[in-house]
Amino acid sequence: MPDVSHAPSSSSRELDVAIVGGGLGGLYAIHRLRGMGLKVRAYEAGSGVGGTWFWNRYPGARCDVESLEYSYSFSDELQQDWKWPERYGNQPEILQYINHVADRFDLRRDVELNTRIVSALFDSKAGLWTLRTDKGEEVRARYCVMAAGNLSTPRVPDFKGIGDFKGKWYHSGLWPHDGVDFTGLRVGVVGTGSSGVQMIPLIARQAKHLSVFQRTANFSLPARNGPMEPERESRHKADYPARRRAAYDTPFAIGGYPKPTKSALEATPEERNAAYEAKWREGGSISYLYAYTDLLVNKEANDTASEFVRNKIRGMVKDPATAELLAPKDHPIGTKRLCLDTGYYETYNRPNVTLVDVRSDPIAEITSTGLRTGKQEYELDAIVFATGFDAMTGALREIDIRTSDGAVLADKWAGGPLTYLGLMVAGFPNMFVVTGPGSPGVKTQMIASIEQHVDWIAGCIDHLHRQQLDRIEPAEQAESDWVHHVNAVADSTLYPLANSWYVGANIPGKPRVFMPYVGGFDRYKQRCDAVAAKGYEGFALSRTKVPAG
Ligand code: N01
Repeated sequence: MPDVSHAPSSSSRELDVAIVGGGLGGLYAIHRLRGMGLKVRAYEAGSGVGGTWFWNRYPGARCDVESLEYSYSFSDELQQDWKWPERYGNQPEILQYINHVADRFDLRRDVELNTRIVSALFDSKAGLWTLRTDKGEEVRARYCVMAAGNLSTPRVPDFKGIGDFKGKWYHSGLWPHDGVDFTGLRVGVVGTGSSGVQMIPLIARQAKHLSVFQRTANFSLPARNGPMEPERESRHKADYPARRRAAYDTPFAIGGYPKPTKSALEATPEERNAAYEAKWREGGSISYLYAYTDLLVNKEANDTASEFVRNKIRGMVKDPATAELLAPKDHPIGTKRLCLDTGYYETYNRPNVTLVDVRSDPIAEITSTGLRTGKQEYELDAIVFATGFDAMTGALREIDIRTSDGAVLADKWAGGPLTYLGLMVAGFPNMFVVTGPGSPGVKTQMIASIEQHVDWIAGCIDHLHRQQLDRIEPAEQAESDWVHHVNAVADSTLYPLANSWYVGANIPGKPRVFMPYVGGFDRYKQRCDAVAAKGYEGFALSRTKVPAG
């Protein structure tokens, strides 16, 4: 339990807003809130800014949203000036962009690197948060913005024997900064989500032999990455602000894809195949899932899109048994994050690549010389865990968040996260969350969601100040109504059919709750705007009573 004394220590810092995280969310929060004249500071565990793009340096790491979309919109000069070399940004380019933004807007002076926030305590009487860092520093702030990321708590399964492995092992989300040379090595990759699918083709080219340990086959579509076409770039830039506004009116906060108008079941099989083929050739996941109105809500409609991709896999992978293992059958396409790849399925045609089905024959242990399933032993020099993250709640659960009234966030969320609009938590005043559970963030172009959330937070703090108030928290009823709505919307879709990180299925013991809001960014933003326009409906706003004397 953190120290509940509130006398500022000698190393205490006083802020208006303490920000947790120096990724895309934390950086924009500095810019936006500092622009209002607030004293802000962000705390970042990494030795550099960039969040996800600072940590995930595995071979092939690349965004699955097109660069012209996956970028900040808050400065037209910035979006006009920046030149993306490819259709989809790779990790070094995106990190370079983020560093450019940090320099251009002079954000670094308000970022404390190499500093992890370990606890956050709200003193109800004083109306102040006290955050404690892993270096023992205390930070006191009226408001706290949690921009700690959704996929920022890497998870290696608790495999028996991992400490005995004599080779080297890595996690995709904690990749060494100077890279890893797999040349001549026998490598094992565990996990075939987005990270595994991106790295496998590149590791296969280097390794002497690559064994891929697959528990669940995932759908992946061709990214069709390539150099940015100058004409396309200038057309996009000529119309940038309007394109950004148009993106706000879509469910994924991504513009440029024509809105579907009919059900997949209204089309003939020939029409459907032609439509899916066109999307397959175009590349990109949004485009494919947006081919018809009902691919994510009607199983029969979805089956047509799933089977089209399964057939593509069967066509690309020469060995029929391997192709069948790679063709996903246990979840509808799109209900797990749809992967984008460059040469993923073809990689299994290489003589130095083996697919191991660890669904039928699970990993029993890591040995000193490799990995053992129930039936077989694999000699390995290196193991890569592309096994994902404690998604959406992991980063906040790692911080001991509580109030002097006795509320503890980990306890409150023991049965699954509870938020109002994904932005605030009842019982935890003045703590804002950026793109967390209950928000559509992870189902959208993240940077658009980040900007929308932070703008809303900025508007909220401004409103409080204008009203000479300094405290806000959601009403319990508003929060439970929102959680109910988030669940009801999810239940009206096919998403809950998949064992995905959206429901915490990859973390043993994590309560199975559908965490993101899948009602669409457009509807969500309208709701947030309406709540603000009605004087922050569903929230309790007040002024801290300073004890007399
Ligand atoms: O993680 P994941 P990720 N034994 O959780 C397997 C974003 N992202 O890092 O499905 C064997 O998706 C697990 O198997 P199963 C994106 O949002 C984006 O790949 O649980 N296997 C699964 O195959 C993405 O969705 C980009 O049965 C085990 C894999 O490990 C999110 O990050 C790129 C296992 C984990 O897949 C996470 O992606 C990368 C075990 N005990 C990431 N435990 C782009 O922008 C887990 N697995 C393109």
